[in-house]
Amino acid sequence: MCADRPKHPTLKATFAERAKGASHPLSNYLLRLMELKQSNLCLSADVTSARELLHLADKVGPSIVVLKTHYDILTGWDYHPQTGTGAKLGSLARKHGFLIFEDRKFGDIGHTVQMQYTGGTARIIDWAHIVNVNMVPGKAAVQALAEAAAKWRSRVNYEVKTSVSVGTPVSDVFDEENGAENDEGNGHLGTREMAAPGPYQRDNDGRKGSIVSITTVTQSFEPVDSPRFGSRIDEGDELVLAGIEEPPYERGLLILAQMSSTGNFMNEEYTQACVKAAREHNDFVMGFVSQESLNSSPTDTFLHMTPGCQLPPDGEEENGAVVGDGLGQNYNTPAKLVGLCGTDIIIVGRGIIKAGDPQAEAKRYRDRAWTAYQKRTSQ
Ligand code: S5P
Repeated sequence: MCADRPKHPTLKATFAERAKGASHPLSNYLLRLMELKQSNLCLSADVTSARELLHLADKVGPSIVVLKTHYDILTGWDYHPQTGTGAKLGSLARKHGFLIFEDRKFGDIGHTVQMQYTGGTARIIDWAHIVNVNMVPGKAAVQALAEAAAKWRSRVNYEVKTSVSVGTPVSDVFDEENGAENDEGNGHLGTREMAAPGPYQRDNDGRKGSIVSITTVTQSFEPVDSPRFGSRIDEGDELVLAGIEEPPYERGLLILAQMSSTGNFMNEEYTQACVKAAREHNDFVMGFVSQESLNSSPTDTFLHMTPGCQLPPDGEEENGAVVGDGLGQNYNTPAKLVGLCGTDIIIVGRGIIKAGDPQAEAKRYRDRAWTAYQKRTSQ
C-alpha cells in the first residue's frame, strides 16, 4: 500500500493553486468547487433504488463534491432524457454543487465502449460529468471514449427540439419500419412518421393493410441559448449553488489504475501504462481511480480518487486498522489515504450509507478528509 515514490509538487500545492494549472476544464472546476465547499469527499451512492439515490443525493449533497453512481444496480431508473433519473440528478448536482461520476468501468474494445457511453437506454454521457475506464483491453478504449466525448461536446450547444403533429397519411400504405431517421448531428435529426396506435385497417387474413392517420415527429437541433432551454425539469432546478458557476459541458475520464480489493491484478506495470495513456490524453483524462498519487513527471496535474475508505467509530484512533468487508474490499482511513498516500478525493460508500445518520456521517468523513488535506499541504 502506497509505494515509496518521489514527492511530487502536487502533494504540497493547495487545490486552488492546482486549479490554475489543470489541463482539463472539469478538473479546474472540480478543484475550485473543492476549495469553495472545503470538501474532498465523493459519496459512492450504492443504494438499491433510484428513489433512494435521489433522496440520499439531496441529503448528503452539501458535504460532497462528487456523487458516484452505478446506475445498473438501481431499480426504477427512469431513462427519460429530460425528466428521468439522470436529469433529476443533474438538477441536484446544480443545487448542491457536485459532479456526477458514473462508475461504469468501461472495459471493452473501442467501438463497443463508445456505444455504451453514448447510446442505449441510459445515455450515460448525457448526465454523467465523469466516467471511468478499465484499461485491460488496451489504451484504445481511452482514445475511443475521448472521440465520443468530443463528438458529443460539439453537438451539445444544441438541444433536440421535438415537434409532433397528427394528420392524414401521405401515402395509402405506410410501413413503420421505413420511418426516416438521421442523427448525424448536422442540425437536423430527421422526420419520423409513426403510425398512430390502432388505426390500421386489416386485410381479411388479419395482416396490416393501410392506416387512416399518421403522427409526424420532427426533430431538429435548437441552440442552448434559446429561451426554451431555460425551462428546466423540476422545482429544485432553479436552485444553483452560490459562489461558483455551473460546470463546463466538457466530459472527463478517470482511468482505473489501481484497485482496493485483495489480490487484484493491477500491478505496477499496468499502473504505469495507465499513467502513460493519461498523459497522451490529458485534455480528456482528469486523473485516476487509484490508491495513491501517481503524479511523477513535473508536468503531471492529475487528480486521484480513492475508494476503500472507512473511519473507525467516532472516538477511536483514526490510524488504527479498519477491517475489510469480508468480500475482498480493504479499507484505509482518510488520514492515511490523503495524508500519506497523497490521494485527493476519498470515495466512501457503506461507511456513510449504512450509518444511522448518513447526513451527519458524511460531514464527519468530509471533515476528516479535509483536515488530512490541510495537514498534507501545510507540512
Ligand atoms: O478499486 C476500487 C475501485 C472502485 S470504483 N474499489 C472500489 O471499491 N470501487 C468502488 O467504490 C466500488 O465499486 C464501490 O462502488 C465503491 C466502494 O464502496 P464501499 O461501500 O466499499 O465504500
